[in-house]
Amino acid sequence: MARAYIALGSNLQQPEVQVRRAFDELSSLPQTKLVRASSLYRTEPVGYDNQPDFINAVAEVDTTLEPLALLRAILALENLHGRERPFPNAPRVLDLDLLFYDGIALQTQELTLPHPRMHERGFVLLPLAEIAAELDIPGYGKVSDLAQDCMDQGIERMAD
Ligand code: PH2
Ligand code: MG
Ligand code: MG
Repeated sequence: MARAYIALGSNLQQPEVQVRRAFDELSSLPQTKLVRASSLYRTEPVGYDNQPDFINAVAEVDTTLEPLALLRAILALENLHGRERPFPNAPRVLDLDLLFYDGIALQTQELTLPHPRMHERGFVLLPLAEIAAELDIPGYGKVSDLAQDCMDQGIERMAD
């Protein structure tokens, strides 16, 4: 059994609804159990400014799917929500990023683990710190410490 973390993000078509539905769908994936869900966070867009704020969150799952099988399963969920990719960092109905899988380091065309930008993104680190504060990102350090450096990124935890 592997422990994995998945980032959820949406800023189109009722983002809160998209993210809550995605948590339900993650909990129904084969060979996979949703262990913990972070709160939802309202976050300012990073990378391409001229778009609505995002709703972001992170899921912790236990799975016997291999990393690529898990990746393909979550990309299928994005498609189920009608995800389109007009240009990099474009607004989206649902983005599911595989952040971390049992500490495995991997670099292929399809998948890089850990996620190459997770250590600097408040919209990932703040929700992740809520459910996995002690997690160590090799080369970067503990999630709770990394999250501390992102307090100025315009991120607000939403009421439950
Ligand atoms: N995702 C991106 C780029 N920028 N900004 C926020 N706030 N939230 C995201 O999920 C996000 C982003 C690329 O996937
Ligand atoms: Mg992403
Ligand atoms: Mg993505």
